[in-house]
Amino acid sequence: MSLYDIFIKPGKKIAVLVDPDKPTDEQIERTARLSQEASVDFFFVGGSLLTNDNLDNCIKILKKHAQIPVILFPGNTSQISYKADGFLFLSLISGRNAEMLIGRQVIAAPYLKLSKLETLPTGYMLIDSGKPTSVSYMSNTLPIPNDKFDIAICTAMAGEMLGMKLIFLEAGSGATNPVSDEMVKMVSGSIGIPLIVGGGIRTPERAAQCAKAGASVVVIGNALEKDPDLLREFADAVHSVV
Ligand code: 1GP
Repeated sequence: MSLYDIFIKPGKKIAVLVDPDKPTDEQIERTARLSQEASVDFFFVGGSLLTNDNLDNCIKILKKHAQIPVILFPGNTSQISYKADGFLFLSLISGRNAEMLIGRQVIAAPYLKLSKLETLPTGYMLIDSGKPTSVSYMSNTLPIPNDKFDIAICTAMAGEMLGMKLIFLEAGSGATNPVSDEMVKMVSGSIGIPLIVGGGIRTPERAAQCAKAGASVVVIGNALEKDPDLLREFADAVHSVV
């Protein structure tokens, strides 16, 4: 089964975001074990800015202690590791920065071609969450205003028509306000490909709401860094949504 087959199979999924810079080896191992026990669907690994050169080591630990696919969620082209299983090949379609739309992808393409990584073409959309986030600053793009549903819908539709296989609605890590249920509902209803939603989702209830609104995959980072014991609750909340 390809990774994309997992994305499109029925049922809601949870992705645990691991920023390789932040946790110790022991914390990564703990996250891996708890995620395995909770039947987490994916690990997303990456960050807007990595400074510790810990990417390979982080993936090695995750793979040693869990049989969960590891998908790179890169902040830039230096975040390619052949130890992972897949790669979210992001194009920042909510922005108008040519480097983020196609420039970085041109640089990454030959490395991805050489690798065995499954490349997942993803239309990445930043949604305004109330204040600037690392990703809006680092990408030098403006997010889509969170009440402009028409812009978000048309952007997602264009991404799908351009051949992208996934759309990712991103409020930004640690966002004050996650993407609203209304926005998730509107966007998911206008596309026929899986919708990933993340940024600022702090409780299992909120994660379930997001899945109910139409997210195929809910991404949780900060909340689990703070309290990994919530992993089971988050996973159960998302998986319980029909
Ligand atoms: C960020 O969507 C992810 O890219 C997760 O965000 O860390 O706020 O959960 P949080």
